[in-house]
Amino acid sequence: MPAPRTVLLTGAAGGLGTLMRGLLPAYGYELRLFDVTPIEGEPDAITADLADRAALRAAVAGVDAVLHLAAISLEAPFEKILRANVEGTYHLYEAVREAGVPRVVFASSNHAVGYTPRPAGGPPVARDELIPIDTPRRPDTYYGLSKCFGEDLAQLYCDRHGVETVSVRIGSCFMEPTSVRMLSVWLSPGDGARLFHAALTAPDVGHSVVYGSSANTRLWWDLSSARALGYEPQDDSEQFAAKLVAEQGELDPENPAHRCLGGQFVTDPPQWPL
Ligand code: NAI
Ligand code: 15L
Repeated sequence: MPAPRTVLLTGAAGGLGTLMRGLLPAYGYELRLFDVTPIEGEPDAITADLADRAALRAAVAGVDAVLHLAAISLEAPFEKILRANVEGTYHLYEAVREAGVPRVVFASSNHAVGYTPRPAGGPPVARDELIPIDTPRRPDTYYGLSKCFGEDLAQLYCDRHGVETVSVRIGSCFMEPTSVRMLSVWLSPGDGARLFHAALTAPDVGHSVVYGSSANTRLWWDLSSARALGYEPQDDSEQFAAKLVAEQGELDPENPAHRCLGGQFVTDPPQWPL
């Protein structure tokens, strides 16, 4: 596959979309922006819902790849998740199939495997105790379940229609980690751009599933499938550890919200504003 140049960025108005709008052009991409929320200062952005199939058809016309970030990004009532994350991702893949777009990078989430117990040892966790990418799915919310659906949809469209996808189970991609848990799953914005670039350009990915985090000292999962794409993380959350541990203490194995990858989503999932 030739290196993609024009990339449709769905969810461009969101937190991660805004970070990637700043970082991805340096890799040579021309971004076409799509979001149901208008983006100030971006008159060419497509303001439309994923349910609008005509808008999606126009949005994918002529693009080389799609970076699909648009979604409800926290727990919400099932009907809302169904519409935006399940049906919306289906509509996106249908538009991609019809237009012959060869590559999608799908923003999956650690919450697809959120009930997986975190490794007991560490930090650092021994290499052979890191959580493998083929660990059984254990979604912690309807939100996590919708990411499992997205991964399976990607596999179907790869097997049936030849659309390649890298599903990135993103940890926490924010400017800085804000909790002790996030020290293990943090994806720095710079590493996020490096990982999405690798996922957009690596040859012959079929459908690949990778964890998305920086090279954190406190890493919980195996990054080798991401590294196989050519991803070389540059950042480590440990620079934030002393402050966060002083404020919050180390993770407590007796606290159910500290036992699993999904953290607080397991016990007290944050609600999208209704
Ligand atoms: P966000 O909530 O800030 O942004 C999501 C964007 O999608 C919003 O701008 C929203 O308007 C748009 N959107 C939602 N429903 C839509 C619809 N039906 N049609 C069109 N646009 C719609 O979320 P964030 O943090 O930027 O995350 C981006 C993606 O990455 C999401 O898919 C999220 O699930 C995933 N992710 C993010 C993580 C993070 O740490 N930021 C961690 C794991 C996954
Ligand atoms: C996610 O999937 C969410 O979209 C994001 O807002 C964070 O909560 C992140 O996971 C996390 O696990 O920290």
